[in-house]
Amino acid sequence: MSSDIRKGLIAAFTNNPNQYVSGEALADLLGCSRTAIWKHIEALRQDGFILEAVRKKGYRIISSPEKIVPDNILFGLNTSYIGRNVHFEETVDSTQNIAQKLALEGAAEGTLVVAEEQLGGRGRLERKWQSPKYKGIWMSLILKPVIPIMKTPQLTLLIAVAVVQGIQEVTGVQADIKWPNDLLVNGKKLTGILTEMQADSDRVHSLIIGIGINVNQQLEDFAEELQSSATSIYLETKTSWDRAIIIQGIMKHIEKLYLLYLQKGFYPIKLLWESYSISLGQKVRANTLNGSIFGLAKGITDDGVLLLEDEQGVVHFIYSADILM
Ligand code: BT5
Repeated sequence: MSSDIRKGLIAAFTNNPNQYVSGEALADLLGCSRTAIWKHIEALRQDGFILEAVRKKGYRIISSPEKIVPDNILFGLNTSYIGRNVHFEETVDSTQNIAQKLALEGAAEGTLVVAEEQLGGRGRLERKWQSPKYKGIWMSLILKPVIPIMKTPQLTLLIAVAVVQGIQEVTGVQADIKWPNDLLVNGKKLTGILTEMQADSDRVHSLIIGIGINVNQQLEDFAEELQSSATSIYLETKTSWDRAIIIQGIMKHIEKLYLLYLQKGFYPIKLLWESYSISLGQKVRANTLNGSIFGLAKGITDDGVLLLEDEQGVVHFIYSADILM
């Protein structure tokens, strides 16, 4: 299939960085004619890859395109299954809706839905998530951990840690985590994470984890009401970033932590989460659907639930809330 040749070419260039690979070697490797290789190289060029061709040496890749297309994410991706199956669309209502549908249709674990723009991006409690075109990373990942429903908050915390680590490794920006999963830089929101699930009475079938990261927005790209509370990687570094590279870094860290979680359980993830948290040890107000509680954020349980001690010394288990610090 021709898409296999395209994927094979990208993999061959990934495995031979900075080296020339001859058309003949590529044709042998991918089991096709040299003409087919040439046609696919031309197609990659038209999609924005910069490729050099030198007589008697072969082809060398100089750079992949800046726009997010699945190939950009796959080129250089260093995971075995997280983010390997990318479903990309230019404009969607919400990547969550697409991932929900794919999960129902049996999509493989690690399937990633990415869009350049969301018209109906959402946060928790049906709040809106601003997702301007080409400016950020708007993506939803399908995971299928075999866990009871009560343990799903653990995965939300795991993703928050992995996103912090991925962003830090690629861009140097060090974000803090506000319970459960807002990523802040100097108190301004850089990233929001939304976990939805498909489950029967006691068992999770799929977790649909939505991750929204502000990457290349300038201040005026945010709606006025967000300009004092939101930030982007560009605003923090004064540099614009290739979003595909950031996605790759995050996928790598998600896979690493997820495998650790499946082998060793939540405890090592909990320690990491605590080390990035700015909520613990602080007096905070938790606005829950059942009312508001003020108290000391004492810690999280082994299931990822926040423990809040009120002024009478009563410890409350907070499963879901907005935290004001
Ligand atoms: C969240 O909700 O923070 C979760 C956001 C998840 C977004 C991703 S993008 C890919 C996937 N597809 C979706 O449709 N959603 C997910 P919450 O904690 O409820 O925060 C929402 C609040 O954050 C809003 O009410 C605004 O005040 C603020 N907000 C909206 N857009 C923002 C942005 N781009 N940057 C910073 N803050 C924003």
